[in-house]
Amino acid sequence: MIDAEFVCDALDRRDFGFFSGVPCSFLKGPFALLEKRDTYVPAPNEGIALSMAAGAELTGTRAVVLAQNSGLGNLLDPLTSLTMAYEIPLLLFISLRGWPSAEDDEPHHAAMGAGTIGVLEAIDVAHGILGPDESSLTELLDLAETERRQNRSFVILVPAKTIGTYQTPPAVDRNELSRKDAVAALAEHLGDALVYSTTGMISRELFGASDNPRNFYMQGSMGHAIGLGLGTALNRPDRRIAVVDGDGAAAMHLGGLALAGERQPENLTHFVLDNGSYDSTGGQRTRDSVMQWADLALAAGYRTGQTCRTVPEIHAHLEKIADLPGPHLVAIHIGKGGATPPRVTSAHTNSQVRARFQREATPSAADTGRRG
Ligand SMILES: Cc1ncc(C[n+]2csc(CCOP(=O)(O)OP(=O)(O)O)c2C)c(N)n1
Repeated sequence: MIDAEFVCDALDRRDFGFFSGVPCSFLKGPFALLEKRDTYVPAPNEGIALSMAAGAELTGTRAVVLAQNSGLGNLLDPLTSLTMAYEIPLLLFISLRGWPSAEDDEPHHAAMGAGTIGVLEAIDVAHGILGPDESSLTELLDLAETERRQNRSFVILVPAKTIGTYQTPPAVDRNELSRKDAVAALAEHLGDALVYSTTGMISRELFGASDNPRNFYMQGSMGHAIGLGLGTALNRPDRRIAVVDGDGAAAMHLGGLALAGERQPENLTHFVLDNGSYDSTGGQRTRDSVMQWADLALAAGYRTGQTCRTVPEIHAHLEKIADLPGPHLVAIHIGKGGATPPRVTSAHTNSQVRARFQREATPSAADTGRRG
């Protein structure tokens, strides 16, 4: 295993001066070290990380992007139509979740695990798979220099357990509301709503708090819970729809929030659990300032927007808006960290989650007849 310090030192020696990305647990170590520097800017999605890096390169600063292979979809467009089309060389570290074998990882990593190398080959981006020794990193960085001389990017693919983690002291604020208590409190108000919960710990927490067939637990497709919720809300105006988002995921595709505000489905409630961090991948910060989710939602057209910081505030606010038309945004400030909830896949496969949700959510022939 290569020390995270060795990786960062090697990048310093080669004069890299700007870093951005969206974390993956395989890259926890480098992210923990980079977070201490002001040359690192956490990005809301991998495409923006890549375009920021290109902006740095265009003005003379060598730049690095770090991402999970699930984020390849987010960065393919700027990689191909910006950095390749305009010959701007970048260095990328992309983790290899779901590789070499899909069975070793969660099911939502299977397709990208099998496809990452093929995608890079198809678009002709030079790449190499990092081995567990320091010499492998040195060799790949040398290859990256060769590509750079021709204004081409290089991707270092990072399999599991090749770069070590770096332990930072857990920054748990005991006075902050825990994710567990926040999810348990909001779950009391879900009633018969159809619920989309975002990827990572939040879906796991909801599963642990109140598993039921009306919950669609997302794992993967980060940032798309609001898209799912909006699509359902517009097509099932007779049902209440809840989206339980994370701040990192909501920011990743903020356009979904803007669209929900514009379309104004009355039956939609959008929760954003804001811990200022990507907790599911190791607690890296999502941004340096406080995001005013409620103001953002109101500006976008949501009918109500509110921030809650305690369980009594959650109950009082959800009772208040229960019969008011939405869309509603409820930002809940929570602390990061906490106990690790059970995996949904310990009880249900993804296709079971989908099938039982559809049984609850699809109008029966009798309903359709009644309505017609
Ligand atoms: C496109 C994409 N990039 C990165 C990841 C890795 N990832 C999984 S969960 C997660 C953090 C989600 O953060 P947030 O929505 O704030 O929820 P939290 O983990 O804090 O509960 C990340 C970065 C991913 N699944 N997909």
